[in-house]
Amino acid sequence: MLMARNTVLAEPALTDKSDPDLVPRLSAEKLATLPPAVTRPRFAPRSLTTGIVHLGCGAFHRAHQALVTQHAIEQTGDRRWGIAAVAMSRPDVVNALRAQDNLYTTLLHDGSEVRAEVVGTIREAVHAPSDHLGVARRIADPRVKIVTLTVTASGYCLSPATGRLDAGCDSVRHDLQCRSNPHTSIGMLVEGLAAVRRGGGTPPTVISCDNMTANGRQLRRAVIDFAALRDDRLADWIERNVQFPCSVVDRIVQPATSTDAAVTRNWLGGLEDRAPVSAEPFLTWTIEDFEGERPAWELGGAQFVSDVTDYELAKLRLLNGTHMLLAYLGGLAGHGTIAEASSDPALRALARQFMLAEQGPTVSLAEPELRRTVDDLMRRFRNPAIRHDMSRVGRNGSDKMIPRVIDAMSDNIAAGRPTPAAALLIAGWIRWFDACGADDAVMELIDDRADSLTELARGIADPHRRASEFLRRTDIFGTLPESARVEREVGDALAELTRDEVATVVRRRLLPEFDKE
Ligand code: CS2
Repeated sequence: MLMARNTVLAEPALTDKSDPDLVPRLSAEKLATLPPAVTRPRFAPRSLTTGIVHLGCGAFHRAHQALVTQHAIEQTGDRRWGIAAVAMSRPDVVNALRAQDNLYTTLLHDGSEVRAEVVGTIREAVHAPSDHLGVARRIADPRVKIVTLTVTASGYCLSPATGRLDAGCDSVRHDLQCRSNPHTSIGMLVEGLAAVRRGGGTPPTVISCDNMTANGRQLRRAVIDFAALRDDRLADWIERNVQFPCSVVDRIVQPATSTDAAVTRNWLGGLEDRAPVSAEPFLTWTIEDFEGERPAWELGGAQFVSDVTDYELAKLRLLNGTHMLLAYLGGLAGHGTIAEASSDPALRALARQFMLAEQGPTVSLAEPELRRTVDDLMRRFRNPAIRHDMSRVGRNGSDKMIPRVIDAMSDNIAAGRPTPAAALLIAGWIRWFDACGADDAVMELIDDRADSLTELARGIADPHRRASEFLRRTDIFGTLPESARVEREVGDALAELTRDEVATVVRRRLLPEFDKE
């Protein structure tokens, strides 16, 4: 049965059958009694005031920005940087956090060992749809100096064809009509910034932490376009006064599994935590320099640079692009996780070839650094303790194609370099629509464009025609150079994937030096 869902994968808080009254819960009071091996905040969480509003209180934020902020506060003792973490749709995580004084455990798995750290930077957990105060009023609080976002590309309400706000989409239309109760992050930001302007205050700096090209500039465009639909003077004020630095985040994170819940309980000496997160130890956060007050994030693991472009291209094309390759082809080959797919000899060789011979030459890393980065990435992908499943990594492929695959493919075509792995990745994604519909499907199809793409996939049996129709979707692929050749290569790969084993199709495209590895 096809399970198309037009929403991002929800992050459920762990459900637990135990009686909440009988199982002691993680709480501020119990922090001092935690076993010594557990790292805990070196400040009293309740002593923080809220200086940051974060939109998108998912696992990623809690294992990344919230932790970097904790380490920065520990270094400086500056208590102004508590976070109001806003869940945009589901209330589960908010409810779980509230019942434990907004504390939660981050488990860091390096593949052989686990470390546990309790995080205490979330000052308030907010469920946007039921929040009485309203996210905009929180943003407008003069103590709030920073707004960060992890809402995925679709949360920016931009039209891929124009790069401008999609003013026709239902949620944007709703937010324009119903200003006091916006549903989108863009509507919330504009309403909050409008309140700052009315009050004559200094606006917060707004930092995108989503995996997108030039994320700060895209966010700025969306916010200014939205504001202009309300009032040109507001748009002008935002343009002149609000900073939207770009930032590049990196850490592989998974929502905690039930095994993690049990592991957490052991670490916490029997205390219950219903909102733990699990991640790899690796973490980077590269932020474009900006003016104004902020936590000393550089003391907590972040770095500030004048231009993030090189970091962004390397991250999106090497890590995120290869994740897509492993998810689609790995899923078709029957693997359940990225770790399994990257341990499969044929896929491992293809992933290396894709990074070293296709994506790598389009990013500005010198050969030795590129090789080191690829070796590190392959190690990170193989981390057996991270159950990074295919549905999660493969979701919203239609939003991810251009920045993670097509931009590099276009650069390669312009430079005369062949792109067999990228063509196979695209074919794998197109085939994914059939595979998710199979009776024994283990992957779930999650994509904002799932309906129209499923219809397209079902309507055309011939692989070459189907490849051409998909590739003509400019909202997904933009305008490809040498499109006839790309259509033929993707069509060939799709025909082979329909007929042959994935490993056989992969091996036909391996260059000798990778096939031997
Ligand atoms: C993944 C990312 O799901 C995905 O799209 O590629 O979440 C990836 O794990 C992170 O960007 C790693 O920093």
